[in-house]
Amino acid sequence: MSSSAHVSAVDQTGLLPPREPIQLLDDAGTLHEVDGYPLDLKDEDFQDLYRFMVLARRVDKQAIALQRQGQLGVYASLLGQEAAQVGSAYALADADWVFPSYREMGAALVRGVDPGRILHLYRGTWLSGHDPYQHNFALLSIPTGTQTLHAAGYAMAARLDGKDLVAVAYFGDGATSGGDPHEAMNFAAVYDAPCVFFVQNNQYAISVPLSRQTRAPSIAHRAIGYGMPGYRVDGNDVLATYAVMRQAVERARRGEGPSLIEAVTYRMEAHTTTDDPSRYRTPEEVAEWKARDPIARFKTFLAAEGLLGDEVRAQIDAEAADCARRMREEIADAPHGDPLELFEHVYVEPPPSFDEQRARLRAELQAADGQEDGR
Ligand SMILES: Cc1ncc(C[n+]2csc(CCOP(=O)(O)OP(=O)(O)O)c2C)c(N)n1
Repeated sequence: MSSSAHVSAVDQTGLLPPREPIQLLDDAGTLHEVDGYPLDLKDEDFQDLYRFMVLARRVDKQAIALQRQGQLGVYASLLGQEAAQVGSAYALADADWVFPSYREMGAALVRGVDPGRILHLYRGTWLSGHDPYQHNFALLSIPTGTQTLHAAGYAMAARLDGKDLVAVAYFGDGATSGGDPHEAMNFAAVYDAPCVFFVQNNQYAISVPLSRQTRAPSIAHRAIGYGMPGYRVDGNDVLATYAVMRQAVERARRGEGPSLIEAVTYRMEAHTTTDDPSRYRTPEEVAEWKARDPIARFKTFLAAEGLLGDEVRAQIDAEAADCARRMREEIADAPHGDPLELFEHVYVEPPPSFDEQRARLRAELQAADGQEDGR
């Protein structure tokens, strides 16, 4: 493995992030090792990281096309965030748990979740089509930041049960302004919960820029306020994201408590398919980030290492095309579920108001059916 300059990224307190985001692969795709963030990856792992990023990009493109064809109500693109998601999820063990936001298709792929199944949420056919317990990948959270509480709680419970697992919450820079992540991070720190808070700072919360989220020098700087380490990492560098996540996960696994990671990246697409980003960001800014494309950078590195021959590339491309085809088959014209199922899995002992609401919906549905029959 080639390696040029040797840089130290260790700060004085052990909790504050270094001034610059940790980067292992520079923008030109050259590897620079950093003390404290060793890479324990084999050739196959490097190829796998690339494979997952290519799949994520293809799946993302397909989901946008399905929305344009009227098959999905809405979709939240991960374009530009492939390295942040794939690198971080790749550092997890099978027993670990992911608590995602609505933008985590890349992390879902790494966990083995079928991307077509995920899209049922965006089609409105069901809350989600995957079994969270099969992949230790929770349902996507549409409310911003609520999943941080689920992750902290799950991690605390796992610790009490003596289970060897780490829970990871994925959330955005905008979500950090809400109360839930604060409560989750404080609780997790106080109780040494095996939890990692992974923020993808993609610079915007819809149209609101990062400068309106915090006066702190960075999101990672908030960690010291909770008494946990804060890491800042180049989120467009899949190797750095992996290496940093691995440190945080191992620390949690050793029983040393949670960490906060800020992956600095950029959302290249609109916030969702309903958004027009040209109203709040300049073409120059977008072009600047396009030049830092996470897949192109890693591809340059792999090619220089002789890890991306024609056969490997063709295999990955074929898998991506197949993945997109299966997604289309899964979601196109998929029938809607029974709306009354909304009331399942909510309460063990439903309060009377809940039963009343269920009865009201049942009556409305029957009335609507009657109208259709009468036509
Ligand atoms: C509790 C809550 N408040 C408001 C919203 C509306 N909303 C949807 S996405 C979003 C911005 C989130 O930005 P960020 O956390 O940075 O994540 P990103 O979408 O950039 O991945 C908001 C405010 C919501 N979904 N949930």
